[in-house]
Amino acid sequence: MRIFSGIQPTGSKHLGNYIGAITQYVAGQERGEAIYAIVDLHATTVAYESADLREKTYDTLALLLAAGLDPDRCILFRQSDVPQNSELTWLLCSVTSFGDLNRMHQFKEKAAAQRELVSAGLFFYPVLQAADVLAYRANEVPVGDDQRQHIELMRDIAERFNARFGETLVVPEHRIPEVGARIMDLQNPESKMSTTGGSEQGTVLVLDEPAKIMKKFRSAVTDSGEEIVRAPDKPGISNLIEILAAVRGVSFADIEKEFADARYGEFKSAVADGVIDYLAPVRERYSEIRADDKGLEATLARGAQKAREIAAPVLADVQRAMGVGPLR
Ligand code: AQP
Repeated sequence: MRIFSGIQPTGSKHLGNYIGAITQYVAGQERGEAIYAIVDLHATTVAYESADLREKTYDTLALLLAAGLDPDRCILFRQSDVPQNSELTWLLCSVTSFGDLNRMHQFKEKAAAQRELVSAGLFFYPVLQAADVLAYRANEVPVGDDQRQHIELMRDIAERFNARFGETLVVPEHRIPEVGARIMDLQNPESKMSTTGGSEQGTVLVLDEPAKIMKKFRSAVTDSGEEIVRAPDKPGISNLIEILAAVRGVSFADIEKEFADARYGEFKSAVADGVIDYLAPVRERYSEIRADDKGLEATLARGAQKAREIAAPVLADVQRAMGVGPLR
């Protein structure tokens, strides 16, 4: 079983990234051959500061290591260090439908948010993501629920390639967690917690100080009524129940039962305490790991070497199947 996923070096990661994706990455190390990329090329598809990108890549790597990724038990690399991923992107464009790319929700949302330029890179984002996964013949892709449509497209691309050029690529499955696949913004529980689209007060960062986490939860938007139950007309409380269930590793029913007689204020503090305890070990480990730029760069270099060894023969198979380049 080979597992692949990518994460953007977009500033501080939030609780949604952590519960929806990063915990799955850590668990993946036990379940198979796990490969994770920090996708700096994806980060260039929207407006960004070039002077910060390398630092943010180190920030993200340090966070992943603090969360429990172990470079001896998984392959951890920076996307731009493996040129095979980019080359495969172009080749896969030939079996990607323009109409499908035009239907991607993420493209529409992010395009609408750009002030100066809607880049072609943003449009091709899902093809680069498909190339990332398909270059490693991964069987499984752990992601949050927002990536469901991109994974479906990736499967279509692989299937179309195999039908057109012969069986070459593995068609991957998504792995979306049952609890915590879509953590919502605390101030606007109808929208997902998000790096670019969310509210500052409604977005809990993994590295937030405990007092800040408490403040964000204490001011979380709740719903009318007093009951602490999951319901369609209670998006705020439902989100808090989901967060507490995820961080404690228990069921929704357990949380509803425990807080059956509690008031909203008391419940919000309990969720904050649960999240503070859950994130504390990551925050503690992070600072020491992040201080060592050279060590982080060496970890990325080691990972890239291993990644290139896997991706190069897959790219060669794709080129051969497509009749591109010299006869091999
Ligand atoms: N709210 C969320 N709940 C659960 N999982 C989530 N993910 C993102 N938001 C939630 C999952 O996190 C992984 C990494 O996402 P990314 O690399 O796209 O990181 P990002 O761009 O910094 O995160 P955002 O918040 O998703 O940014 P925006 O909204 O700006 O695009 C993915 O597996 C994702 O599913």
